[in-house]
Amino acid sequence: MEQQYLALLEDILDNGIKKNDRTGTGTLSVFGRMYRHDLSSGFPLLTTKRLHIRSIIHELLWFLHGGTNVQYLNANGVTIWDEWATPDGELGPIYGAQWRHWLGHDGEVYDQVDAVIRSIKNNPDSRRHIINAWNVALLPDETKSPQQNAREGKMALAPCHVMYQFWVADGKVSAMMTQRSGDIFLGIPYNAASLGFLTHMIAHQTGLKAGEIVHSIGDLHIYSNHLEQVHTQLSREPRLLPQLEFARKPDSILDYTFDDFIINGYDPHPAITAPIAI
Ligand code: UFP
Repeated sequence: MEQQYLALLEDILDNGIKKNDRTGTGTLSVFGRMYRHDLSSGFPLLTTKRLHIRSIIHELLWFLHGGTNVQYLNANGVTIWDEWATPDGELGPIYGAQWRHWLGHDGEVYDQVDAVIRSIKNNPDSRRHIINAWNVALLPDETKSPQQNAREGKMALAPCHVMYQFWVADGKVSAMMTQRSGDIFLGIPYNAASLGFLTHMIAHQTGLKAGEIVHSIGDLHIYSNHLEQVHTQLSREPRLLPQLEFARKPDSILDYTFDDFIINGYDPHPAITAPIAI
């Protein structure tokens, strides 16, 4: 996995096109890239820089509980969503709302996470095991700030990791995630680990083994103020991937706590800081 990630960094440096973007920072961008990783060969956590595992796990638990306010994250020392939130911590109907309580035009509330777990258990061969966050009616107005959108009941940020599809074969569940926009230096490493955690949790809950993750990205970019950091990362030698172990088997996907995730053998190079584009 990590070699593929580093190859994508090189790919963008070699083939990226200079593009302006919403944040005004400027990027080198390529379109349409994918990597895949067999979860039996290790957990997809980069070793060429240290990642803050705590943020990734708490964010995923927050999504799974339908959370859309940063208070839960802040209470657990996670600040990754703060820049987009209103002073009350609101982010509007982002991932958690769409995953757990998609409000249909029929007035019904749809729980996509519960539905996917049931369909994987009851109809494993289905080709419709999907969680989709792209709820068109609730997308933000790009001419307004994230906070203004959240105040008006729209998403503060349009979903980046838009769709998850699961596939069951040979007693294993695999997951493909489609991401419309990826900040390869700061965002993608988190997104990859989060996809790894979610796939392991779904496997755990459905009695299957974790298969592969497939991560497909539309606009994949390096921000112009991350170039030095990218070169530092490229100069480092990848190490062995860590392994994920669960401390116990919770009764449902809602019953996992931070302490249920045990990462063994994570020995990364030091973290590399970089400014985030808002
Ligand atoms: N971004 C990610 N992963 C995420 C997330 C955001 O890479 O999970 F939420 C990055 C992609 C892009 C920016 O650089 O944040 C979002 O901006 P835009 O909506 O203009 O694509």
